[in-house]
Amino acid sequence: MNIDTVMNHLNTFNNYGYDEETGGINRIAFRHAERLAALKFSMLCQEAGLEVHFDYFGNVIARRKGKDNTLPPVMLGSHIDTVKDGGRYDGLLGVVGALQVIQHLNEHQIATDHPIEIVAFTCEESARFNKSTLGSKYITGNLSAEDMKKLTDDRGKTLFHLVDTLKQSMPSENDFYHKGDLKAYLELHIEQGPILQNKHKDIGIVTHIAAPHRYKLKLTGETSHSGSTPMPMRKDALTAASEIALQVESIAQSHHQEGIVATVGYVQPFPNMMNAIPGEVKMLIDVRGKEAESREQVASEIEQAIKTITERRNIEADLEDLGADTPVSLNPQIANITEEVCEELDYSYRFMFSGAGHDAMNMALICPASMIFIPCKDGVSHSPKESVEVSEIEKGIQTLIGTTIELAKKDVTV
Ligand code: HGY
Ligand code: MN
Ligand code: MN
Repeated sequence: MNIDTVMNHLNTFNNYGYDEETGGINRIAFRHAERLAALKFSMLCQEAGLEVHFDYFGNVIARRKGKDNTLPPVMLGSHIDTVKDGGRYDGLLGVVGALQVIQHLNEHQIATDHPIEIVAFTCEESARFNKSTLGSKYITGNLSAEDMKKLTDDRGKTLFHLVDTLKQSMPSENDFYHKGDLKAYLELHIEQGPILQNKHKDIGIVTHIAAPHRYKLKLTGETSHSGSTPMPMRKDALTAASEIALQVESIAQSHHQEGIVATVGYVQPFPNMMNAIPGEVKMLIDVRGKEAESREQVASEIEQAIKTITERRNIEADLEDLGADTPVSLNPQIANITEEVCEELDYSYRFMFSGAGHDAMNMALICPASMIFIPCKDGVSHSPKESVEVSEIEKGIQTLIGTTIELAKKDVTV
């Protein structure tokens, strides 16, 4: 593999959406920078001799022929969009890594039995529509036009309006992948947590992916003058929101041992002025777990806490359930192939679960799926401070190449 090509590609793609002031990356789904990056990916795939197309949703999928094209492809990929002011590797590492696998096979004239497809998903991040992994939900038939009409961004644009006006391709049944259409799906990604670094491991072999249950909460009190409204007469939506946020934290901490995390990452008070008591607050709550049962136990405790706090404070609460994804187990046979590759390459590794959500969650519903993690510095992600070592990128992609070559042999079953 050619690490210089990989680093050049990462730098090229990260020109799209780069913020000079913060050093962060803004490739928000369907915005200009992200669509340019998708186009660039399609051009690089064409240069690598692949058959490339955009699907109706805006994912880019490229295919390398195998010796026997009646066999189901092995798919590699990740997402090309980022969160607001995000990092340089979340998603993009897997997209550039998949492209490098193809370039490696081309450079070494390696013909695989199974065809290989690589994909750059869009809209994996929930940054724009508060729902994640939409591109892979679309290709697995889990995101209908009706679903798209119900998702709106902060400018009131529906996902359907965007997809249908961008018209990157006409809606087609061929966009969808059903059980049996793929041999396997494999995704290289940064860990986005501190475990690999702390345990001094090169590679993470992912066995499970935790999944979120998310809520939108609107609190309504009474906006009034900050100077002339006596404390006992206030209906302050922001102090209610603050008590709720602390309760969310405390409930999740009491379930920490079960792998539960919960976060209030978005709070929007109104009118948000020094001399007015906030009469309204919108907030988003993200609850995650690797088992649905314990996660749902925590979710119901949080729902109860919201009810208790708002009743005591005489604040109106409008709680919208944004949906719960299913935590998934990934394919053990592929994990074992990756383990053998790590042994051959003498890379240290550990089996682990992913706290972050990924497109692999949806792909696992229709085919054997697996993920390969590399460490990121101090586990920081979704931040301009996201950073990885070149040597770690090299090991991650070598592992991806080795696992793919094995997977693409027709006598290898998973
Ligand atoms: O939110 C997540 O887990 C990921 O960044 N989509
Ligand atoms: Mn992310
Ligand atoms: Mn990601």
